[in-house]
This record gives sequence, structure tokens and C-alpha cells, in this order.
Amino acid sequence: MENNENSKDKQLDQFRATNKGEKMTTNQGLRVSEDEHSLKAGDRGPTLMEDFHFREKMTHFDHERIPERVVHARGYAAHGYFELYESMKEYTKAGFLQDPFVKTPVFVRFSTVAGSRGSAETVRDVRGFATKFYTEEGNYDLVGNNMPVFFIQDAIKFPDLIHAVKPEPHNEMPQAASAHDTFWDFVANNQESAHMIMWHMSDRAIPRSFRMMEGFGVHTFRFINEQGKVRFVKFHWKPVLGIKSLVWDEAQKIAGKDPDFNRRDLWEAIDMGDYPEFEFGVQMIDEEDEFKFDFDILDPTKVWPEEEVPVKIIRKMTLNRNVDNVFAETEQVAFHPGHVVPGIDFSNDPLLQGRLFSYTDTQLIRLGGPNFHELPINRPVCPFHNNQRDGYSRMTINPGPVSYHKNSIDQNTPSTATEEEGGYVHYQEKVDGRKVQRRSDSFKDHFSQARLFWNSMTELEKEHINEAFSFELGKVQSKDIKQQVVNMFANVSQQLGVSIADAIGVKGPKDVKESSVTKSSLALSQEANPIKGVATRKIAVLAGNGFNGKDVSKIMKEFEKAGTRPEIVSDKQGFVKGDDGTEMEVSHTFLTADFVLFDAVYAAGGLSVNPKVKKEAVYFINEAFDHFKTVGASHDGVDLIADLPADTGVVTEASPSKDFADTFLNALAEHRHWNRQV
Ligand code: HDE
Repeated sequence: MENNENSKDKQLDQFRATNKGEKMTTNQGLRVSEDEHSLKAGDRGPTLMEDFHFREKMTHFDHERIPERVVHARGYAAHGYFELYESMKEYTKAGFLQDPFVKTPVFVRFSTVAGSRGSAETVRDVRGFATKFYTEEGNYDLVGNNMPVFFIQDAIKFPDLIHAVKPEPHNEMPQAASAHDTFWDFVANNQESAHMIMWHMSDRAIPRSFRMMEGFGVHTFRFINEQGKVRFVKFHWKPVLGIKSLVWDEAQKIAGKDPDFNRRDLWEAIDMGDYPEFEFGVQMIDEEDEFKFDFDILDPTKVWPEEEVPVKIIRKMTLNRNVDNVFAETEQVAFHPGHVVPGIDFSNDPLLQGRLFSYTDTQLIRLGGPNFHELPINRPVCPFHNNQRDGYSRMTINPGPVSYHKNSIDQNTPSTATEEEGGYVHYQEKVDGRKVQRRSDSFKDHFSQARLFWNSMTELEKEHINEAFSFELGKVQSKDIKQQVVNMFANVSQQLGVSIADAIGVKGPKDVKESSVTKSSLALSQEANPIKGVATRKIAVLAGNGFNGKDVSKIMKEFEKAGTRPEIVSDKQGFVKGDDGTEMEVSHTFLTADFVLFDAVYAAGGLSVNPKVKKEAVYFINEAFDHFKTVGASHDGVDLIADLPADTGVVTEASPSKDFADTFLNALAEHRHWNRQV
């Protein structure tokens, strides 16, 4: 079978159905003559049971909802493809990693973890980053997150972690937030969470866009090549646009102004042809080197510092197609870390081992039975054959009497395949030990890498972490829990413990054994590794009638040429007219848009005459400034910005020079102007 970037799309096409231009029918195909009035005994009489169309329509509606995912309920997805820079043959026999000319179709679902399906997207949370590769050897799922470590080391604790972070059961509050007592009680009493909490309190937990965050497989997996050589591997996604975050005040305001902020961003980017791209990288450790590190490589609360084990970039993924139907695709997609292909195998990470059970189990309740693999989005692009039969909503019609192995009626087919024929053979790891319910001593150091992370942050990032702790613990009611958390994180950094204690009104840390780790890993800091750019960034262009048509049109063109998305914001919808008759269509008003929804603001003029409008425009700019964004002005727009202190992110020129747009765009490329932080 030849696989290419369009294989999945072609397969999905068999299932697409459009109603446009058709006559309405029941699900049995009977043409419907009436769809507004149910069948009644007389004009004012009771409705009759006989009205099968009414009953069918209502019954279907009554059953439209399925259980939301117990975690990662709020998600959004897109289709794309994967291409290889160089063959990975030396390291793995995985078919889709052999040939640089083959493009493999993918489906990627991004998600928050804690919130319900309708919750806001810009909450402080981990983001899911799950990829389904439709390879010619079957589906391979890489079900990862945007942080490289996890809260716990053993899957048996997952229900406890999730119970603690979800809304508290007695009053079902708070929604999609970790800032509450049960979560922090869990943290303080499960200190293996220390490293992950540092990530969770960092700016990584409030990404500006799904397109601007990293992804990680988290666990250690294995690569196995044709010769049987084994390497331990960790998987990485690196966003081509760089890692960018929101600021916390902004994130909270967006949650109200546009709870769909991240999905809208993804949808619009793909819709406008700005296809999100991620590079795929692997870290590899030879099997012989398993014990050469000062951490256990099976421990999912540990990173492999990139300075010690470099990330080899091997391929790129491009997301280029939005879904046709969110329920059919995004909601019904079923990921599973156990969906592997030959050449990729598991490790004994106890978190991964437990996940291998959980994901099929959860689909059984969520998708209503064992046939979810037949749903269009879940079908592999290669054929599949076995003796599994029946169950709810079985779609395949298997003719013939044989549904068992071994048989003679069908000459013992479907037959198993040898390794050479592509049969999956589990890695024959030698396992020898007693059955025990305890943790290896090598999993017991919870603070060294939390400290490594802290050491690797810039001063600004440390400040943000500090503020995040102060916010989260500031929402905790129990003084005892607050104190426990302060004591716990003083083990990471005494200075951090002291400053949190000060902010939340508890005693300074006691009995502290501050970690002695002095190492840092630059790769962990997003600020220290900025990828600067303006592509796809949104600029609010504030304009009213009378703006300078000639200059502003030129500036708008420059903005567009640079790949940004300038959108006109004014006091009314319709068109604004420039002094030379130039007309520009208004995209938003001060009522429908908000400064938090843009990366930068440019006051183009024409808004200073009406004091009410001027006040709204000044507020818009000032708040954007407070969120460290680039603001600029030309012509009489300069009036709106006059009170702001000068810095590199404030670009004002009453008579804009020919470099105005460039200066503004260079400032925008900085993402935020942190010098404003006091
Ligand atoms: Fe998941 N996780 N998880 N998880 N997870 C689910 O499966 C689970 C873990 C991740 O967009 C569920 O289909 C256990 C780590 C993503 O559809 C469920 C444990 C990582 C998604 C489940 C973990 C993840 C899920 C809920 C501890 C990063 C969303 C719905 C051992 C490597 C996939 C579903 C999507 C979803 C169980 C921990 C990533 C219940 C038991 C670590 C991205 O099966």
C-alpha cells in the first residue's frame, strides 16, 4: 500500500455526507413532509405516539451527548502530515521513520487537563499534545503533554491526583483550576510532584497558542533497529514559532473575553494558510548506558538534560487542515500510548505501564463499546484483519463462518506474521525479580531536578513562578496546607520558600534541606531561548474616520507583508474613512474586541475627537502596555499614547518615517517588553 499525506483524507471522504440541496428524510430514508409541527389529534389536541418522525428526531437528540473525557475533556484538533529530514534506519525499524520521501498523515489533539468540555482554555494547566500517525504498519499514537515530566511516578496514584485537581466534590468548585485546597494538599503529601509543580507554576502552563508550545512524550520508550540494537528514547516536539506564553492577568481576562482563545487561534491559523509546524526530536541513550546518570531514566518526574543527552531533530510536522466536524473527529478520536509499531517499544516506567491499561478502558465507556476503532477518525489507513467480532455498533460485515484461530476452513487465516513480515514482537527484555509493591530507591530524589529547573530560569521566569505560587496558595483556605507547601518548596529553594511564605502570610520555612544542586540546563528556559518573529501575530489597529489614509495604508501593507494579522478596531462596525477617502473595513468594535486578544496595538488616528471613544481607545492601549505588549501610534493616534513612558516597545511617530512599520515589527518580535516589570 502506498501511504502519503492524503491517505487519511481520502479514507475519510468515504464517510463524508452532505445534506445541502437534498430532500429531508428519516434515518430510514423516508422523505419527510413536515418538520415543524408534530402529529396531533386536532389543531389544539394532544401529540400522537404514532408520529415516528417526531420520536426519531427527539430520541436522537436525547442521546447526542457522550461522557466527556475524564481528563483532557477540553480539546481541539487538526489534520496534517509528517515528513522526515533523514532516515532513522540506524536507530529504529519503524516503517514511517525510514524514508525521507514518505509523508505520513497525522491527526493532533491539543487539550487542557483539568477543565470540563466547556471550560475556558487559557487556565493554568498542563496542555495535552496527542498525535496519531496513520502509518502503513498501523496507527502509532504519541500521547504527550507540553511539559516533559509528570506529577506522580506510578499510575496507581493517577485517580488520586485527578480527584485532587478537579473541582472539589462537595461544592464542585473551582472549575479548570488548580488553585484550591485539595490540589495543594495532594502536592504537599506527594512530594514526587515537586519537579512538575515547578513547571506548572511556570509560564509553560499558560501558552499563548497551541502553535507556540513544546510537546513531550514524557516517558522513556525504546527504539529498536533491524539488527535488534536497543536504545532508550524520549520524544520532543519543538514549535517553529518558538515557545511563547501569556501573562497571568491576561490569561484570566481572556478566559472571560474569549474562552475559545486557543482553539480559535489554531482554527484561524490553519484557515488562513499559516500552517502550524513542529519539529520532532529524539533523545537517545544506549541500553548499556542505562545506569550512567544521576537519576533513574525510568522515572517520569525526571528530564534528560539536553546538555547531557542532545535532542536530535529528525522530522517536521505540519498541520494543514481543520476538521470537518468536531464531534465526529476531535471528540471521537481515541488515543492510546499502547498503539505502537515495530521498532518502537515501551520501558518499565510505572506510569507508562499503567497508562497502557487505562486508555482502552476509558474508550469503552466514552465511545460505548469495543468497536471504536471502526470510527472513521480512528481507522488505520492500512487494512486490519482479526477474529474480533460483534459488540455495540459493529460496522464491519465479516462474511463466512470463521471467527477463530486456528482454523482449517480458511486455511488458518487471518494468519500471524513473522517479525520479517512485519509482525510486532515485544522486546525480549530479561525480567527477574520479586513481586513487590514499593518504589525503587532510585526514584526517591524529588528535589534535585526541581532545583535544576529553578536554577535554569531567568530572573524574570523566577519572578513569574513566585507570583504563580502566591496566586495559587493565596486561594487555598487552609493555613496548614499553605505551610506544608512552603516547607516543601523551600527544599527546592530557600529563597522561593521565604518569598512565598511572605506573600501568603504563613511562617517562614522550617526544617529545610535545600537542594545542593548547582547545575542548570539552559534548554529548560523559554526566555533564554527566544525564537523571535512576528508571523501570525495579531495587531489591533485602532482607527476612526479621518485617519491619514496614505500613511496608514502603507503601514498596514508592511504589517501584512511581514505575515502579521492587522485588524481594525473602532467605535462602530462598517467602514472607517481616511482623510484621502481610503476606506478600511472595521473587524471589531471596542465592545466586541478586547486588548487581551491582540499581541500589539497600533493607534492609527481618527479616534481623538469624541471623548468617550478616546477614553475607550486609551484604556485599550494602556492595558496592552501593562501586559508588556508593543504599542505604537502615528498621526493624532499619538494623543492616545502620550502618557506612556518611553521604551523600546512604545513606538510613536506623529509623522511616521519610512522605518515606522519596521521599528514596530521589531518591537513586536520581542513578544513582550519585560523592562516594564517593576
Ligand atoms: Fe493521560 N489519560 N493518563 N496522560 N492523557 C487520558 O484517555 C492516564 C498521562 C494524555 O486528546 C484518558 O482517552 C493515566 C501522562 C493526553 O484524546 C485516560 C495516567 C501524559 C490525553 C488517561 C495518565 C498523558 C490523555 C482520558 C497516569 C503525557 C488526551 C481520555 C498513568 C505523557 C488525549 C482518554 C486526547 C487522556 C489516563 C498520565 C497525556 C483516562 C492513568 C503522563 C494528551 O485514559
